[in-house]
Formats: sequence, C-alpha cells, structure tokens
Amino acid sequence: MLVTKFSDTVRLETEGDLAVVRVDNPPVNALSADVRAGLKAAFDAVGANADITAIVLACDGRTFIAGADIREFGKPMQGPSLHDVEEAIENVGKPVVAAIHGTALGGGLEVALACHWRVAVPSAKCGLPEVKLGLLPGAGGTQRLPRLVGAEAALKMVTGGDHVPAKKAHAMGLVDELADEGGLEAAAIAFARKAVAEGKPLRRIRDMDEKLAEARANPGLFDEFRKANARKFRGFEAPEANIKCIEAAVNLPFDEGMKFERDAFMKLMTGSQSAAQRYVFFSEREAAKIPNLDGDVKPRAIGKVAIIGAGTMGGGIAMNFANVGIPVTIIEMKDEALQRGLGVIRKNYENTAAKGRISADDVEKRMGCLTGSLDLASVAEADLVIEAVFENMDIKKEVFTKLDALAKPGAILATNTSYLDVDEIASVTKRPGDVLGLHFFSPANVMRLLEIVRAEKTASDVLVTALDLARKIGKVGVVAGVCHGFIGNRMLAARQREAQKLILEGAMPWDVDRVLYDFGMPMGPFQMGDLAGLDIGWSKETSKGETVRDLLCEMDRRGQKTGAGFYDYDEKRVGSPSPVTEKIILDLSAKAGIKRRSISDEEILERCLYPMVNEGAKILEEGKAYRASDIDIVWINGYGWPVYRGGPMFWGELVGLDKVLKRMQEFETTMGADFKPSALLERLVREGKGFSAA
Ligand code: TC6
Repeated sequence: MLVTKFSDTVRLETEGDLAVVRVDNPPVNALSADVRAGLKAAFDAVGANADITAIVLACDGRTFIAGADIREFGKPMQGPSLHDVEEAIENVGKPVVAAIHGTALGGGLEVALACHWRVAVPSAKCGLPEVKLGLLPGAGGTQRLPRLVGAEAALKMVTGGDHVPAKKAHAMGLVDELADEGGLEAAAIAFARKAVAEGKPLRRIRDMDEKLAEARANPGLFDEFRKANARKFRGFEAPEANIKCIEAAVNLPFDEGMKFERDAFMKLMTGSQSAAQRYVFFSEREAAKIPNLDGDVKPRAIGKVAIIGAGTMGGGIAMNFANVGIPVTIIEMKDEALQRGLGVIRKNYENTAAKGRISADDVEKRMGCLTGSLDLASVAEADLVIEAVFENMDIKKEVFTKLDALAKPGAILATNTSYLDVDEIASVTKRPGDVLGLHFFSPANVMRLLEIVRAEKTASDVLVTALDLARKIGKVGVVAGVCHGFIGNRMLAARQREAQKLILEGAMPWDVDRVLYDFGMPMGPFQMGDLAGLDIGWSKETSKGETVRDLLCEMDRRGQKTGAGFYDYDEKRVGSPSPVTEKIILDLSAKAGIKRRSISDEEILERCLYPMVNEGAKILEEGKAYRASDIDIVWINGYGWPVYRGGPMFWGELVGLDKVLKRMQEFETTMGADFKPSALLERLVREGKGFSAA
C-alpha cells in the first residue's frame, strides 16, 4: 500500500487501482481548513491518476466527519471552500463511496452527499444539525438532500436537525447500503469495485430530478409544513431560511439553488442568532469543566441511588435514573404518599408510551428500576442519596443528621434545595466533603438543567461525579456556589421583584407576560406563577393580605389548578385577563398611594431583564459561578430563555453593557437601591470589556 499525505489531517492510501482518502482530525474529524485543503488536493490527485478506478472516503477515529469546524466560523476563510472540495469529489470522474461510521453531520453529510454513493454501519447516524446553530447546510445540503430523499423528508431533517439512525437513512435512500459493524471499509471498497465492474454511471445527486417533480406536484407542502411547526419555530430565523432553501431546490435549477443557499447561509452566519447559538454550543461543553482541579480527579461509581420524598420533585428525579437503568429506592414516610408517587411515575411513563416515544416494555423496564421503601435505613445500599423533602432548613437538617448515621461511607449526600444554605445542611454531618446540592428543575424528568451546588467543603471527586452523572442522565450540569437561590432562582428573584412592582405602577400582568413572551420566553412571570401554583410557600395563617398574590390566594385563586389565578382559565386551561385581578391591583395601587401611569413595553423589558444581567454580574463577582456562560446555560436550560438570544449575559453584551449600566443608573436615581449596579458591571464598562474578562 502506498501512503501519501496531502495535509496534516488527510492522507491517501492506494493499492492497485483502489484509493482510500482518509481523514484523521480528532476528536470529531471536523472540516478544518487543513482537512479541506487535504481533501481537495487528494481528490485532484486521484482524479489525475489514470491507474485509480475507484475511491473510498473514510475517516479514522470515532466518527465520520461531524461537520464544519465551528471554531472557524466568523473568521476569514482560509484555503479551499467546502464547495471547492465537493466539486472535486463530485467531478472526479470515478466512483466515490463514502464509508460512514459514528456521525456524518452538517458539512460532513454534505461531503458524503457529494460522493456518488454512501455505505454506513447500522450504528452510524446522519444529520444536518446546522439549524441548531442558527444556520442552514450551506454547502449544498439543502439542494442535494431533497433530490435524494424528497422535499418532505428533507424539510424535517433540516429544520429539526436531528440525527437519523443509519437504518432509517437507508430506508429513506440517504444511505445506499448497510455494512456489518466492523466491516465498513471492506463493504465500501466492494461497493466501489462493483460499481466499476458493472460500469454503473456515476450518481451525481445534483442531476437527479424525480423527487423534486413529486414536490412540484404538491405546492401546498411548504405552507402546511410552516403552519404545523409555527409554535416550534417561533422567534427563530434559521428554520424559515432552511425551508426557503428547500423551496429553492424544488423550483430552481441546481446552480441557482446553490447560489440562493449560499446567500441565505451568509445572512444567517453574520446574524446575532447564529452567533448566540454557536456560543451556546460551546458554553454547554465548557460548563462541564471545573477550573483548577488538582490533577486527574476520577468520579465515584454510582450503581444505586436513593431518593427521599416521593412528591413531584422526588418522583421526577427518580425517573431520570430509571430512564438509564440505574436502580432507585424511593423512600417516603407514609405508604399512601409512596404509592401515590409511584402511581404518578407509572402514569407519566404510560403517557409517554401512548405518544409512541417509548414501548410498553420500556415502561415495565423503567418501573422495574424503582423500589419503594418506608424505612430511611434503606439508604444504606445507595451510592448517591438525594433528599427531596419539604423546603425547610430544620427538616433538611434532621434528614441529613439521620443520613449521616445510615448511609455507607463514601456515599454522596445531595439536597435538592432550591434556595437553602447547603453549607449549613452539610454542617450537621461528619462528612461535609460528601455533601452537595443537586438542584433539579420542575418537571425534573423534562428540564435539562441540573444546578450542582458546590458547598465550601464539597470534595472535588464528588463534584466531578455530579457532572459526570448529569451527562449520563441527559442533563446539562452547571456548578453554582452557595447563595440564596444559587444562580437561577437568585436572578429570577430580581425579575419577579420588578414584575410585581410594574403591575402596581401601571402595567397589568398580561402586559408584562406579553412583552416577555414576545421576547421569546415560553411564558411570562404571571403565567409561570399560575402554572406553578400561587400558593407555593404561601399559607392562609401567615398571609398578610398585602400583595396581589396574598389577595388572590385568599380568594382561592391559586393558579391553573383552581381555575383562576392572575388569569381566569377555561376548562382547557386557556387563560384570559381577569377583571377580578385587575380590580385587586387597582385597589392595591390606590391603597399604596401610587399614581398609576402608562408603562411602555420597552420599560417593561428593561425593568425585568437588566436587573437580571446585573444580578448575574454580582454572582460572577462573588465567585458563585465560574463563568458568565454558565449563567447563560442555566437560563436557557432551566427557564426557557430563548437560545437564539444566548442567555441573559450574552444578551446583555449584545445590547451593550454600557447601555445596561446607564439604564440601571437612571432607574437607581428614580426608583432606588434595587437598581444599584454591580461593581463588576461598572468596572467592565469602564474598561470596555465583556463578561468573559470578568
Ligand atoms: C456545518 O457543518 C455547516 C456547514 C456549512 C458549511 C458552508 N467543530 O460533543 P462532544 C468538539 S455546522 C469544532 O463532547 P460527543 C467539541 O467542542 C456543524 N469542534 O463529543 C468538543 O471539544 P472539547 C454541523 C467540535 O462524542 C469535542 O469536539 N455539525 C465540533 O458527545 C467533542 O465533542 C454539528 O453541529 C465541530 N463541528 O459528540 C455537530 N463538534 O473536548 C456538532 C464537536 O474541547 N457536534 N467539537 O470540549 C456534535 O453534535 C457532537 O460533538 C458529536 C460528538 C455528536 C459530533
């Protein structure tokens, strides 16, 4: 075998009349400038070599090409473009077969689509996930894919960005042949040789028209697709741009379609949404890294979990572990509560099965991971104990005192508190190094965020275990320091405070909710309150009747569950502005001597969001978050902050920290200390820097 290197990451292996072009660019064989240059040179060379009759494109390492190198985005392009590479492949004049293992994503799949055929192992996945980065497949993906699989399937792939398993890709026509695991390259070589032997005409996808003709016969397809997905696409620019490109593929000749795609791609690439979404991609990965750990800290093994409390939180938390096959013991004090909790979990699983997302077998398998117990001593076997009891310091301390006596040495003891001081909880044990906060977000089986609260004495390996476990159960773990409400709820409190003030000063709850919904949040603060229940943390005995919430709860308007809260709800739980709430608010304003005024949408937005940015800056300066991007990841995954706005800290920078500071100062002058700017914000503005320099 003759090996020729065409760049640091691409080599050519020739044996007789066969050439294998091989990419080796760990970790994911991304299409860096060096890979593109190597590929172009290698294909030019094999094209010019009359001895070569067939070519296989393969990758070393764990995956086929997983996409363009995202780190190069936004920088000036070096070397040949992906279009140049694809042209070299498509027009090489001899059969090219892509051998796909791992993932063929984005630019990687686009390169595979420029090959004449594709062979994959069953474990491989194909996808065009650009939409998740606020982009579209800008190297011919939107033009070639519909020619191969039809417009409808292409629309789903480019706007969903999901990974399609090889078997499904094969059924769709995206993959031409499935190979045995382990026998990929032999199969791809055999495929290429057969094409030569049979004199098969080279299959250039750009020349195919049959599937497009089907789409042209159904012109309503695109608008139906838009309508069916309007909710999912709300606020995002990329899905619509992707749809338009598929439309262009159907209606324009290939080269014109390519130009249309190129222009649409550049527009997205230079816009703020894609910048935000790319930032989120890297920030999520960054959040898993703990700075300044001493050496290589290994996680502890977690084979069994115990959860104390079978309520909404405890049950939701348990599901996360059962979903990945980790046995869980759920401990309650009373059998009735335990059975109710287990019943709710079963019902949740059955609902998921009814939607076809899991099988009936899966329901039983997952339920089989759960054991109920009425005895706290059952924690003895667990490697991780998560306490999810009532949010009260005395109760939590009592539980942790008992856990300290009952849990085995080395077990991790976690509290699911959302506000309380984890140092104080840890202090009642003789093993504070094993204690930390694991703050799940409701519904705990759905929300991706896990706030991992590092107490003063939490051991490094405990922290590393928590981050590792978060990944295993499909969550994004973010480390927070001990402070009231940690990262997420502490910032939420700043927003809630302003929302409450705004309705007394002149806005109505539905005004505030509308502004935040239009900003891209899934709902506003008052809708959120109604959904969660206004009586969380409220009691009749202690109610002072001084706030709108007190008065609503006293009237038994406790949110959606009672049919009324800030809003009135119909039987389908659709809310409408309530005259009762309006009267309560107007009366309270009058009682407080507030002269109500008209408040602009702009002021609502600034009043709700700038104090959050400011609170985030305080969290950073106090060292309660490692990085500004961690704060953004909390808000995106725990509270539904629109990913295309990159999180509150990213957004604050986009608005301009100087502008945020100026408005905070103006508000402080007219409205007082709630708006006092953080020292960090002042310093960064003075120095003309962003939060990454904090
Ligand atoms: C595109 O192709 C557009 C084309 C149009 C052209 C005109 N670039 O996720 P992991 C890094 S858009 C650079 O932990 P996994 C990642 O940051 C692109 N770096 O691994 C991490 O680095 P760290 C379309 C990348 O096994 C390391 O690799 N493609 C890229 O859980 C390991 O990553 C995508 O959107 C990249 N493209 O998952 C695919 N990808 O170790 C994005 C990864 O320094 N990637 N890195 O932190 C993925 O979805 C996943 O990484 C995966 C592997 C499924 C490939």
